[in-house]
Amino acid sequence: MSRSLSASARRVQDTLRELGYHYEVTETEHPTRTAADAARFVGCTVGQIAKSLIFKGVESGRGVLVITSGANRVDESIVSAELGEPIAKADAEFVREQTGYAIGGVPPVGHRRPLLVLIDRDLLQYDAIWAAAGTPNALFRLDPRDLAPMTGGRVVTVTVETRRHGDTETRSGGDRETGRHGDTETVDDSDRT
Ligand code: 5CA
Repeated sequence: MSRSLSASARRVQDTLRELGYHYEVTETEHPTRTAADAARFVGCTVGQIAKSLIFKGVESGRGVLVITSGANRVDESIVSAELGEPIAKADAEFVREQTGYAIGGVPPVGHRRPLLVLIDRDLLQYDAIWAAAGTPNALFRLDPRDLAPMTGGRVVTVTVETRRHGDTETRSGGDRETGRHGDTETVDDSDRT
């Protein structure tokens, strides 16, 4: 599998190794461009897919990577507050210039420029998650607890306060199983943003 990785996926695999992780990048035959595609391919819930969303500080031009659960929608005002300035959504060119990867393949690590990295707290409820690995066909499975040390990112609550009333409390209480129940309702968000 890993022998035939494309150049971008290979770069992510090498970065993971350099950082001391034994995670294995897999390339899929069909693109897994969206969280829903990826979930279907690996057979996990959409919530277990780590989406990489890039934003741009309007004043500084600084890039922000928000790694969020595929089931969630990011509250941009939270991202803006974390960065300390207004933000805008990144266009395809900015994504490539900052990360070195194209949209749909932006990995959590190995970016061209240093990005402010924010990690969705919701990802930590899972035993395992999947993240893009350099191309829309590349993924790797990881323990979400490795995300913060791996990226130097901050774990924050980045999601829009949703329809799931009272869920925030129960979520931090270690109920990993129940955490996935809400996923089906929020699948539509995966293609959005
Ligand atoms: N390979 C999948 C699953 S890991 C993946 O990378 N999903 S993703 O969500 O991390 O990347 C797709 C994201 O790219 C979308 O959620 C969206 O935020 C962003 N995106 C898609 N099209 C554009 C666009 N035209 N401009 C800027 N960002 C875009």
